[in-house]
Amino acid sequence: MHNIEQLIAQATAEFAGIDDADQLEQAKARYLGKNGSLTELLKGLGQLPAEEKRTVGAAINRAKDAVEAVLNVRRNAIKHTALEAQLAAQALDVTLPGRGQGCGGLHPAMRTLERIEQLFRSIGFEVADGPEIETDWHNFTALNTPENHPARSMHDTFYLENAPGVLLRTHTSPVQIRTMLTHVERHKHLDSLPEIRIICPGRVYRVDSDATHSPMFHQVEGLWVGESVSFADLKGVMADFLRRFFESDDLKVRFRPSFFPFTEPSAEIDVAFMSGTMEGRWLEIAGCGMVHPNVLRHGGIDPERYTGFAFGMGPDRLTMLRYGIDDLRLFYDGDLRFLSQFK
Ligand code: 2NL
Repeated sequence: MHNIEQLIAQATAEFAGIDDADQLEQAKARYLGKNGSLTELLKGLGQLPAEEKRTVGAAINRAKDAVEAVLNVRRNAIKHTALEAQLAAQALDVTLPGRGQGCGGLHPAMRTLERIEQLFRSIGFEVADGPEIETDWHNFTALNTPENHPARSMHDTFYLENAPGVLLRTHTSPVQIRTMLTHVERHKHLDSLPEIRIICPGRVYRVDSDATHSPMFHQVEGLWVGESVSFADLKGVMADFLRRFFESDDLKVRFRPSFFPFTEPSAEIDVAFMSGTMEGRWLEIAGCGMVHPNVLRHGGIDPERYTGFAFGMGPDRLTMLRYGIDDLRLFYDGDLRFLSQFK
C-alpha cells in the first residue's frame, strides 16, 4: 500500500516538472505503459492471497485513475501554454493600416486606341465595330482584292476549319464595308447620302510571329465618304491627327505614293520627329488613299457621285513610338513588371 501511495506522489512530481507533450507521454508510459510500474504491480496481484487481492487490486486501480487524472491536468496545461504561445506569435494588430487594393490600369494598347478615338471624335468621326470572324467576301472581295492575291493564302490568313470562306479578319476594313451597307440601307429614302465619318479600331489576325509581329495585333482604320471628299481632306485630317497624337506641332508628315488594292491613288504616310532620339528619321506610320470605285460599289455607294478617303494604321506601332518600347512581344506577354509602368 505504502508503495502505491509513493508511486502516485512520484508520478505527480515527475509530470509537474515536464513542459513538453512528447516527454509527458513517455513519462506516462513509465507508469501506465505495458511495462509501467503500476502495470507491473497489477501483474504481481496473482501471487497475493485471495483476501488481499480485492483490496490491493482496488487500490492499484484507484492509483491508476489518480495518475491518469494528474496526467490529464498536465496535458491540458501544456496544450494551453502552447496555444497561448501560438496566439501571441500570430497576434493580429487590428489597428494596422490596410494593405490597399492594388488599382488596375489600362493596357498601353488600349490607352492608344482610346487616345486615337478621342482625337477623331473631336473632328466629328464616330467609332464603329464589327465581328472579328468574317467572310472572305467582307474581308477581301469587297475590298477589291484579286482572287489570287497572296494575302488570301492560308500562309497569311487564319481560316476556320469546316467553315469554307470564313476567316479571322486581317484588317478592320470589313467593318467599314458593313457600315457603308447599313448606312445606305438606313438612308435610302433620302435624295443624298449623309456623310460617313468613322474609325474602326480593333483586333486583327495574320499568320505572323516575331519580334515585330504578333499573330493578333491592333488596327485602326478610318473612312470619310461624302459628295466632295478629296485627297486634300485626307492630307489635312491625317497631318493634324498625327501632330496632335504625338503632341508635336513641328512634326513632319509626308505622303509617299504606294499601292493598295482598295484605294486609288494610294499613299504611305511617314513622320519625322524634330527632337528626341528619333530626330530626323522618317518612319512609316500609316497607309491611306482615295477609296477605290469598286470598293464604294461593294458598299452600295455610287462612285460617280461620292468619293471617300480611307486610311489604316497599326496603333501598336504608335504606342511603341510614343513610349519608346522596342519589342512588340512585351505588349502581349502579360508581364505586370512591364504593364504596371503604364498605370
Ligand atoms: C496599312 C494600310 C490601309 C485602307 C487601309 C480602306 C478601307 C476601305 C476602303 C479603302 Cl473600306 N481602304 N482601308 C486604305 C488604305 C490603307 O491600311 O498600312 N494599314 C496598317
